Amino acid sequence: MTHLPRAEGENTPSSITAPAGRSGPGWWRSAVVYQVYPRSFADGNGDGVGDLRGIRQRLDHLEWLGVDVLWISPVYPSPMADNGYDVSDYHDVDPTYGTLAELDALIADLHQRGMKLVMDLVANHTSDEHPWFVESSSSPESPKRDWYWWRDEPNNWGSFFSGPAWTYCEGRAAYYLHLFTKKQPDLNWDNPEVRQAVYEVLRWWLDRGVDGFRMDVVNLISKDPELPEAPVMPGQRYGNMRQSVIDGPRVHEYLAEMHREVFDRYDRDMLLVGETGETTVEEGRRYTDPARRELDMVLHYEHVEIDHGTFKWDVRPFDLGRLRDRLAAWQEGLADVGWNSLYWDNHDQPRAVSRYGDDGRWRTESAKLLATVLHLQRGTPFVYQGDEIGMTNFPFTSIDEVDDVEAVNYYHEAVALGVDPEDVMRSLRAMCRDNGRTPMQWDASPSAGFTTGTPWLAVNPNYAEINVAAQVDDPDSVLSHYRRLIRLRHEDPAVVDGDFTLLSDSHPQIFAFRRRHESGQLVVLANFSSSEAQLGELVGESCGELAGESCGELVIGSGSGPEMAPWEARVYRR
Ligand code: TEU
Repeated sequence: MTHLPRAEGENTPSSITAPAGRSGPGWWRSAVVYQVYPRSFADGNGDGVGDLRGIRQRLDHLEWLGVDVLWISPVYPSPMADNGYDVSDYHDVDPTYGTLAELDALIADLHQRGMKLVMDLVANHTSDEHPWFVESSSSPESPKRDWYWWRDEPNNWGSFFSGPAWTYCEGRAAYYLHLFTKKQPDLNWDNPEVRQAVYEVLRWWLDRGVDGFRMDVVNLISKDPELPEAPVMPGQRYGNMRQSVIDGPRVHEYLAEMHREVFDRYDRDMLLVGETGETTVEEGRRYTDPARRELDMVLHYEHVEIDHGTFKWDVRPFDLGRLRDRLAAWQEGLADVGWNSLYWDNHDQPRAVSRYGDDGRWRTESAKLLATVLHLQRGTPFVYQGDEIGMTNFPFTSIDEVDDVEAVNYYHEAVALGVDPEDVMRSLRAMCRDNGRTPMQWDASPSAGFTTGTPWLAVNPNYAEINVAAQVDDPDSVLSHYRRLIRLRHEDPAVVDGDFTLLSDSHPQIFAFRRRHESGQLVVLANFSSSEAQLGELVGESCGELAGESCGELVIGSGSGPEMAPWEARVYRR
C-alpha cells in the first residue's frame, strides 16, 4: 500500500496522481505483473515438476519482456491436495520446489534486475496437515480449539469443489468447515489469535525482502458467524453458501487491521492484491480506496464469468456485449477511487485465446488483440505465463488426463448424478483449470523445453508451433507484441493515468475506448470477431468530428481506414 503523508479526511486519489517510478509510492500503478505457476513454468532438476531453480534460469525472459513484478503461486510445504493452495508450513519451501535459500536467491536475483517479488498468501484456510489444525483437531480442550470452524452438527453448505463443506473429525468428535477440499480447513478469523498468527507470517516474509502479497480468496475470511442454512439450487444437493461467506461482515475491518499491524510498520511501498471472487464493483471500491488502507487492487471475476451459465460448468458462448459491459463497469466504477487489476488468465482459468478469441485460424491475431485491450485499460496488467505466446486450451478427452481437484471432483459428482460423461468432458475441456496449468512452452524440443524428465501434466501437443523460441525474433509475434505493450505503458503516461471512456456500448463486433490524459489521448479499437467489421460512426466519434479524418498516429497495429480485419486491434495516439 502507498505510504504517503495524509491529512485526516483527505481524499487520497488526487495525492497519488503520478506514479513515482519503479520504487516510489504507488509504483505498482505503472507496473506490469507476471504470474508464475511454479509447477508448470520451468523444471531445473529434471523431476518433471517446475521449481525455483527453473524460475531463476528463466529470469532473462522476464527481463526481456520488461515486466516489473513476479508473483509466484504458493511454493510452501504442502501435501498438494490443491497444488500448494493447502499450506502446511508458512515459513519454508516445499522440497518439490527447492529450498528457502533458493527463494532468498530468487529475491536477490530479481532485485538485482530491478524486479520485485510478490508471494501468494493462502490464509483463508490451511492444510489439514498444518500444525495449527493438527492441534486444533486433537481435542475439544486444545488451546487452538477455536482456530477453525468446529460444529457438532454441520449445516447444509456445499464446498466450492463439490460435496459437503463439512467433514467429521474423530479427534474432536465434531465437524470442521472447509469451503474448498476437505484437506483445506477454513481458519476462524474471528479469533484474534488467528489474525495475529497470520500477521506474523506476513512480517516474516516482508523481513526476508518480499515486495508484496497476492492474497488468496481474501474476501472469504469473514463468515456470517451464525453459519445459516443456505438456499439449495435446483438439481443441487448442497446449499449455496456464497451469501454467508463472500465479502463477509468483518472483512474490511480485518484488512484494515492487517494493514495497521503489518504494512504500516514498514517504510516501503508494497503491492497488496486481494483475490476477491464474485465481489462487486461497489465492494471493489471499498477494498481499494487508498483512504481505507486495505488493499491496492483486487482480482475480481466478473469478466471471467461472462461465459458461465447457472454455474461454471454450464458453458455459454462468448458475448462481446457482456464482456464490454463488465470491463467498462470496473473501469468506470474505480475511476475516482481505487485501482483496477487487469487480467485474462491465471492458474484457475482456461486460456483466454481459446475462450474469448479464436485459437484456430486467428490465434496470433486474437491473442494480440486480447493483449492490446487488456494492457490499454487503466489498471495494473497481470500477464500469466504462456499468455505472452498465445498458449491455448488443451484437448482433454479423458478424465484420466485431468489433475485439477475442482474438475475431478465435479466430474465424479456429475457422473454419479447421471450426467453423460461425454457432456461433462465437454465442459471440462472448455473450463477446467488444467487448461492454464499445462507446462510452459519454451521451445520445440521434447516436452517443450519445460523439463528433461516426464512432465507432471501433459504438454500441449501444439508446442512445436507455439513456443517462446519460435517467437522471440519475430517482430510480428504475440511475444513481441506483449513486449511492445509493456514498453508503451512504461513510456506513455496516458496508458497509466488516462481517463477511460467507452466509445460504443452496442457495436456488435468492436470494443472501442478512449484514454484521455493531459499528455494526449489514446483511442483503442478492437474487432472481436472472425469477420470484417465496419467502424462506421465510431470513426467519427473516436477520431474526430468527421469520418475519414486522420485518427492520429498509429502506435499499435497496422490497419487503416473504416474497415477492420478479423481480430484486428489498433491504438491511435492523438
Ligand atoms: O481460487 C479461488 C477460487 O474460488 C477458485 O476455486 C475459483 O473460483 C475457481 O477455480 C474458478 O472457477 C483460489 C486459488 O487461486 C485456487 O487455485 C485455489 O484452488 C483456491 O483459491 C483455494 O485456495
